Amino acid sequence: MSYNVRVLFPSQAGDLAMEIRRLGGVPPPAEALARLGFPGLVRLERVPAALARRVKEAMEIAAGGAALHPADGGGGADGPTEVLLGGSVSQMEAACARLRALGPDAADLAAEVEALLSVLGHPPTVFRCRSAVLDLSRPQVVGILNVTPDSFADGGRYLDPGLARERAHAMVAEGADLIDIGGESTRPGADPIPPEEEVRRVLPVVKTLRSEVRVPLSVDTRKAGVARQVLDAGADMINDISGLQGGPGLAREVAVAGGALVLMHMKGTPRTMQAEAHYRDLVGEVMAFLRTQVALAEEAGVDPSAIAIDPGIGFAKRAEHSLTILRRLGEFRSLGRPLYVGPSRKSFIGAVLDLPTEDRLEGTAAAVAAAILGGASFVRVHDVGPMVRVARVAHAIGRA
Ligand code: HH2
Repeated sequence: MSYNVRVLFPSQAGDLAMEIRRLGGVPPPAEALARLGFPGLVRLERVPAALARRVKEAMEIAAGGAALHPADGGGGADGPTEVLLGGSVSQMEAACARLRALGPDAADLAAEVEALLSVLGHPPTVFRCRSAVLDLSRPQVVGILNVTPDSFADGGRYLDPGLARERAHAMVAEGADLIDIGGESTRPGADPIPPEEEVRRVLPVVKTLRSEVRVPLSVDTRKAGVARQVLDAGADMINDISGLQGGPGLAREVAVAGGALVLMHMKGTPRTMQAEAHYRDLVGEVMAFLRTQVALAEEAGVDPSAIAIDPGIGFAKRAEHSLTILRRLGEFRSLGRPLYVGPSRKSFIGAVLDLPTEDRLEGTAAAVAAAILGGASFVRVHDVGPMVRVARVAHAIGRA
């Protein structure tokens, strides 16, 4: 857990240049990169320099390659460093076998690399969602139902429980696999609302829909108290945009109910997040956060096969961050969890097209297709019917 071990799929020359800059400018051995039977590189963080040098030796003996910062390669310093491995899966496995014989620290590191190779080869195939077991061999489309006066795309439209009910039935008819009900807007700059108000908006909708629709019901909330009440009323899943930043209480509620949990990355709160959209290593930082929060959810007792992760498109992300995350989504498969992505009608699409929220259908379609080709298991959307069709075609392309 300590090395934030992850795969990189450097799909652009710039990605590799960036990784090399982080390693102090030393290019990984060209022959190792040229031999990439594995379409990516593996990156390790916070590795003591002496151990990093053993890793490099082990990779070289296996005829692969590894690059470390020049200050750490020579044998002097022993501070934590970063390592980039290049080679085929079998070369990495051979290096791990060698490392296992070199003591407990090297064996722990080898175990993390082996675990990464294993999850990349065996992505999750099912998702437990209370009584339902979702089949992840095809993408799941989550229909958004905001019972708020101020959500950025549908605020005020479904505040009336009767209209919310109608909208949910329409989304199910259009092919939604789940419905995600939100009582508090999380658009940039939004102010929080008290839990009683959130419950007042959401609970009647959950109660009504529970007896009327068969698809799993998710509730978008960051509050443990709200989660308890909606789970008691039959919700199957809690979608926490704070990724448990409010503490493990919410995860405990999910665990007790036997529900599912989405953990999303965000920095700050919806009111402050856009001022915090700064990253030294965007994908690495988001992934390290999600890794820690997944462990917290599991410690609180949530079923590991009922946890999905979400990089948080638009949450403490500028447009270029959201676009980069979508392009590099496949790297998040390193965490071995189903990926959940919410690009629908968001401002990064507006930034590319210079179009308002209501004219972002095609932009959303492009983002949904990219997400599915990057390995997303869940896409959270407003325009269910069109996105069900986009998801099916993108999925078919990915499997062809
Ligand atoms: N985006 C929004 C809300 N909840 N949950 C997850 N897991 N991922 C997301 O990307 C995500 C989310 C924002 O969209 P919306 O619900 O339409 O707007 P608002 O927050 O204004 O209600």
